[in-house]
Amino acid sequence: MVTRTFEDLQIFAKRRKKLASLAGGEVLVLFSGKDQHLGAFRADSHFVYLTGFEEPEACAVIRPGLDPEFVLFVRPKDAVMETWEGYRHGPEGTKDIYACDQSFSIHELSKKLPELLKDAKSIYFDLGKNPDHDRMLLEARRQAPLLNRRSGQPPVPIRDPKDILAPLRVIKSPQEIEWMREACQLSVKAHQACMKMAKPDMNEKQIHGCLMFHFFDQLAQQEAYSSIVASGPNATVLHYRDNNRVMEDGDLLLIDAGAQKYFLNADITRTFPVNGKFTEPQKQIYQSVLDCQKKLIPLMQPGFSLVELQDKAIAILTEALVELNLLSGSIKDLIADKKYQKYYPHGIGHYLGMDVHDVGLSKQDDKPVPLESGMVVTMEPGLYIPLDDPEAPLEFRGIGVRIEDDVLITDKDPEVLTAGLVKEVKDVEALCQS
Ligand SMILES: [Mn+2]
Repeated sequence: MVTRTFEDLQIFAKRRKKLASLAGGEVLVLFSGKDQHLGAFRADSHFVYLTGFEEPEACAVIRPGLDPEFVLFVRPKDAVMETWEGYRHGPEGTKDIYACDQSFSIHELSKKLPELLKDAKSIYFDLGKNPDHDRMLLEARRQAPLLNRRSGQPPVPIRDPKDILAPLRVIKSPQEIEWMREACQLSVKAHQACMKMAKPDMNEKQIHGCLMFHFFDQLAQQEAYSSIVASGPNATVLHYRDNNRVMEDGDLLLIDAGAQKYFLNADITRTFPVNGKFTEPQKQIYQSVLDCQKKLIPLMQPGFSLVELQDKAIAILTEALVELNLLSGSIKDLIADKKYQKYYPHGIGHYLGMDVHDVGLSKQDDKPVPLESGMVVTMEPGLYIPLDDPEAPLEFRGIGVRIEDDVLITDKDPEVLTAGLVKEVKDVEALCQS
């Protein structure tokens, strides 16, 4: 059972209030999701964002400007099930703690939903996620106008909850920024511990264990995503997750890992030498990635967009690839022919928040969406030279480097929330050797 303070719960009420200014006569129907019994249950982000309620098999009906405004349907109390699976608030226990106007057993949802939808102008609901929920919602939408004695009315439209919630979620409130700072700082500490601990002949899995120990020792909720602990050539595999290789003297180790706290995620990558000393070719690749990142961070300001930052990253990295003899030809042609993609195949960053790849668009109507104060965005250039790339100079093959920080956009200079983690060559080497 999670204990929440009154201040915590105020946050969710405030968010619902903000929503009310955007939606009148529109009704949100959000489900928390089903417990798949794979590790800790993780409720749907939209659902948690507006309710703070974390149990599976719950449904929130939120009707800004209507009465009742906030109705929760939750699992009923059940002594036997609670012995097996843990505490349930039950409808009675939910009402006061989560400040809803009404609360019912989830088993009453299909009966009560038509009434709650009858004044809706449109319904925000995630269609296609769960066939049972889809069927129930569509049936309730069909019945709703009949309750107002309005037969023959066309059914109200169903819209994606993202349309109304993404603009709210992508801009972080001062409290959310504080929480993200905490998630980032505790993740930084876990990375630092790994940099000190990693040695040749250790298995990647032991480093993963070190991450997990430090996440949970600092009371993180969970791993933000499956941590990537990729040594040697594994670092060139973007979504490597086996984390089960013995590290060799002379390897680089790429760790992409972050913790979640207060439902908010950190997402950090560092690449460092397992034996504490970069080789000359490793240093060259690493420095190119680092220089790129340091050129781009100051541009993370309102008005710039992720699309522009990606274009600049491509230009900077293509130039570096030519200097390193990994590509040859005119920079312009190499960019036009997307030759950089072999070595830089991903995007420069993404919004970060309750989801690691958080809601929010990088393009709308084919136009880049500018960054805004209050957004948190990752900055993560990388270069990856495949081990079996016959065109690459031998000394670079099998080297993969990514450097990723989490950056808060402000009206002044951007604030790097993960700045506590070293990244200059000499600082990285010093930490690894300590
Ligand atoms: Mn990332």
